[in-house]
Amino acid sequence: MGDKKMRDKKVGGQKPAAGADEVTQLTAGRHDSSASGAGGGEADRLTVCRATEEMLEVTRAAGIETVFERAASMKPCPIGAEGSCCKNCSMGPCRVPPSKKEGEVQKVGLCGATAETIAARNFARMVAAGSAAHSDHGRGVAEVFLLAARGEIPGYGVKDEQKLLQVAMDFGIDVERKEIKEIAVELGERCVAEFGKQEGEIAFVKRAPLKRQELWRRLGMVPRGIDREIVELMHRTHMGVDQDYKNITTQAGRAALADGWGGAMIATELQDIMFGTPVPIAGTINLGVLKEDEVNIIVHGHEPLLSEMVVVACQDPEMVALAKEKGARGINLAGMCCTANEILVRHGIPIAGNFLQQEVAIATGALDALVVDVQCIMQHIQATAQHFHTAVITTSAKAKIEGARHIQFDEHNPVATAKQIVRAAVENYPNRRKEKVHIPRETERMVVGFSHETINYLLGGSFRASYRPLNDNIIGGRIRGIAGVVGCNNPRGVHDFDHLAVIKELIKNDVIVLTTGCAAMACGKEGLLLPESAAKYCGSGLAEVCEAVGLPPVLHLGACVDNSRILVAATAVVKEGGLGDDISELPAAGAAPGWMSEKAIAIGHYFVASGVYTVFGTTFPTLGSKKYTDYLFRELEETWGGMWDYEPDPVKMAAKMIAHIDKKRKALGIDKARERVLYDMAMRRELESA
Ligand code: BF8
Repeated sequence: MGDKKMRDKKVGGQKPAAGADEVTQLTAGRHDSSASGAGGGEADRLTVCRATEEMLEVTRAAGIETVFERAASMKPCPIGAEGSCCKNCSMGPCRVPPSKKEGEVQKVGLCGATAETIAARNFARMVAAGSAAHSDHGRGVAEVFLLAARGEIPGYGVKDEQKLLQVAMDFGIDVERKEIKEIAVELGERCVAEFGKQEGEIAFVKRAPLKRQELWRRLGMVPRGIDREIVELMHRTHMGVDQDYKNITTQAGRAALADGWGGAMIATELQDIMFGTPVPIAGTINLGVLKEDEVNIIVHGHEPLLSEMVVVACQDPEMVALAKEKGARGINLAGMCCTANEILVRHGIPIAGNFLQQEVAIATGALDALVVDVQCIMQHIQATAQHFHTAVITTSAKAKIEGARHIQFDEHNPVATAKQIVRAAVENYPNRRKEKVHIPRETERMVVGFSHETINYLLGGSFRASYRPLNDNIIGGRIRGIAGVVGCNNPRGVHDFDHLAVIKELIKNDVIVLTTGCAAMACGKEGLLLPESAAKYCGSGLAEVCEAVGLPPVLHLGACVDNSRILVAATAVVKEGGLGDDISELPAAGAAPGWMSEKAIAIGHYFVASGVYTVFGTTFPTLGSKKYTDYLFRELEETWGGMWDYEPDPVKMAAKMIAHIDKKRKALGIDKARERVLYDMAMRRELESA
């Protein structure tokens, strides 16, 4: 299928609000239930991932339903999708879709809530839920970190002392003449306290550029405690409380900042200290990483507390011996979703796939256990597993699945829990039915593990770790700008396609890309995370830089909580100098082309509140109110420096990001430098062909 055709195939995409201008125009067609994907043919292509496509043939032949079929047969509720349904009290739900005719009075809810108030409330509640998910992850990590620092649990320790000292100093902890253990306990206590802090400011706010901190203080957006901001946001969106869409959006910004510069950043930093700060490491991705003759275990979810221990348990000689006793050649561990990113970047554990591959991974018939913790776990995995021998094992008291086996993760005895889980998988191996095994051969190599610290080191060298070379290349025009392209898969679009189309367009135009989450996995499957992809896909300026430093043009920074690394990297670029005084002045943009989760909205909102122009694809949850959407897409820039946008066409999305980058280059007075670089290259080519 040609790119244009693929771009035009949107499943249940949204129409813009009546009267919305070209910013929200939807060029895409619709995918209805008649195009279930069962008929084959290019127009029915649901994914650009060949392994997934192959497995969908297997599931269809076996009559096993997947998310792709459910997406085709169930259209999104149009009123809910555009944020026009208020169900915050039982006088409703009230539906306030945009007026269809000129002059028609816009409906309001029974209480009088306007379309913009309702859209803002719904949007804010997505921010609250997304921030809560990341931050509860962060809290879990902080609690375990503290227990480990106190010596109360075995199995965890401090792997990165340098980072411990750095983060402790960011918290204002005096590290002089103190033992590592003492510093770790103090840091653990301070991190746990960040969640319930009632007054003051969360500590990591001070990491942001000074100009941004001052703006947040002026706007009343600096988060106090993480829990407090989320609770207040839920309160304000209760019936009859905050009825000013701008005021709601500001508090949503405060809660989102509590996620990005709080809960998520705590998760990233403490995980690095406990499990190691990622450094570049080779990995492999896609369903072909599963092995026919080994016990296959996939860890799926988000928190590395458990999966780190499963990595250890899989190498335990007792477990390996048991696997051999059961007739397997060994134990093969792979990851899925953000848990996969966590153990990939630290241990090189292969990734089986991203969000939309969880059901088809079971359908390989070769999966002995699918071990899940929290977030992005489809309930249908248990129904899919009924067709095979796969044991779905839940491990968190917060996330159980009816019918699945539950082995509670005991953080006081993590290795024992991990061994119990691995044992359950190994003992399930003899139940595998060989005739049902179908493992696609697809795999791709990748280089991952680009933490902020690593980028700093790679660019500047060990004696003068620095972002200077990056800044110089941006100022000089070889690198046009920086883009963060992150987020989920969504079956309302073509699996992986939008990520790849946006990113290829960006790097072709010399924009270096930082990626996380399921977007990073899409890139991995396409070979974009290999240094050699620079020569194939990049514009001449970016290719030159990548080849000189040995970097891929798309840098894998980790899981979704690691979007906080992008904030830290952006701040480091500002502090390096020459590109303005604030994140909003950088030639940079963010995108989530295939987003689906509330976490993505929280991430988007903290990027916007940090000054970043952020574009979402697939659908946008406020389009029912033109007034509110215009506020998010335009007016916000005047106060926050960053703003939202929506563009379902990935090529147009990239064009908008590049236009924003060029606008910022012009404001910085470095637009001419790039023109010169392009002129130089043209001259060089002329010389070469002469
Ligand atoms: O946290 S990118 S589908 S796996 S929400 Fe989920 Fe989205 Fe994937 Fe990771 Ni992030």
